[in-house]
Amino acid sequence: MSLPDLRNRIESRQVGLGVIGLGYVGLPLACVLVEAGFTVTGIDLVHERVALINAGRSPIEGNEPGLADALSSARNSGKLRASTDYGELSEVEVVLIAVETPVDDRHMPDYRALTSACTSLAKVLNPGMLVIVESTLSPGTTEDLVRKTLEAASGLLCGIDFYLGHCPERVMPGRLLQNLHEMSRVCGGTTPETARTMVALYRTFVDADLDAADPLTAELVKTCENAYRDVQIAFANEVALICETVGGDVWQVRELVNKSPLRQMHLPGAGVGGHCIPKDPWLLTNSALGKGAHPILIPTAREVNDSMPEHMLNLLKGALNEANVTLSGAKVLVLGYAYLQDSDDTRNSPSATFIQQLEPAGASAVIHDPYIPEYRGDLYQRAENCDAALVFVRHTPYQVLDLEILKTSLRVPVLVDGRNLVDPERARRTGFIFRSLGRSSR
Ligand code: SAJ
Repeated sequence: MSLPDLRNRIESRQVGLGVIGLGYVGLPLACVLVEAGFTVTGIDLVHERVALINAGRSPIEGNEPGLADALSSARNSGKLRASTDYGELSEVEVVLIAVETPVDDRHMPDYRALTSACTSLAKVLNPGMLVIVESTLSPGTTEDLVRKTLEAASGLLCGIDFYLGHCPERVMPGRLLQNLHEMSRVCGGTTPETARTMVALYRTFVDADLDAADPLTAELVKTCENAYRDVQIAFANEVALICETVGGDVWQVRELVNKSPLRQMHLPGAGVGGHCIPKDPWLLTNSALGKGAHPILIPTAREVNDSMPEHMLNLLKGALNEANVTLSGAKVLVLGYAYLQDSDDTRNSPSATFIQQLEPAGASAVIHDPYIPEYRGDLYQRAENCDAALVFVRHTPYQVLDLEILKTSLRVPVLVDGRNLVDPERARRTGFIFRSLGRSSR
């Protein structure tokens, strides 16, 4: 089928769609495509997830407004079916790939899931099919890995027998469905005609800009937008560390800096977690490895942000020292285990990093998190027999922390605030030995 024919079939909703990977990117995407009038075949390797989806139940935890309803109506309409069998894609004409693309502990991309998806898809790749990768990719990967794998395993030629593009996802936990409609997207097609056809598909559910480009540009935009955020956060964290040593208050400094035009200083904090920001900067810099560019700023920003849980440990040591309590043998209450405020998502949680650093020091942790089932409950009860409390996540329920009760519950009244949750004067008036990230302890 030609691309103009494909565009006509997209506009008339006759085209069959496939989505490979039914996680926090693929599942909402499949639901939104059904809402837009398409019939969608979802593919996932996890049998339990496929069974849940075919029963109209979402396997995605956390508060995702509208997702459960969108899934059950998609399933009840008979226009969404999930399977573990790639053979179910043999009749579809457009396939979107949304599998994980993590980095390993050496910060190198791990494309096993992507390679496996492409190899399996190639076996059912039909002439005229359009393949779109939504997973975040290191610049150059669409051409160097996806195109080559599909061509080698199918014997078909990209641009002639099948079409290929990259449209990076822009999902945000807590706003998965809303973002799919409201966020602009970059449609990176291997040919301008392919990009135009991608725009036609995304226009069926996206109300924002759809910018046609080539795959490399799309890969660079996505990895850059997250590397940008990581560098901005690292700047805020470095200013926080400077303020602690020179006696400033980074939170007041930030507020006043941002009154200056064109300034948008981000928030310092106890660490940078999640599935995007810690990973995407490495996908960006990896593309330049051995090719002449030597990124310094972006890897250094990662180093600054990754050091923040250890900085929280240092703040704790200083406060315990003032309380004449040794870290070895201490038990501390960690307030917040999710990586993000008001989320239950714990991927790359800075709290987890901090807790791992406690053990070699001979200390232990008790965790509280109102959004995570095994850690919710009465935090004051959890504080009993603890020698300190540390704020790692600015969850909304913590905004009404009762400092008096917390102080009497703790064995030692030490409080370390990594998210500017507590007013320092109020903490000290309550009798805490208090440390606040970004503020002098003097
Ligand atoms: N963080 C800070 N200071 C800040 C902002 C964030 O310390 O000023 C920390 C958070 O506590 C968290 C981590 O960084 O641990 C990541 O926070 P995030 O707000 O960036 O949330 P994410 O990881 O869900 O990022 C996603 C990204 N979206 C995509 O990749 C499609 C990111 O590009 C978005 O900017 C972000 O959502 C968003 O704005 O919600």
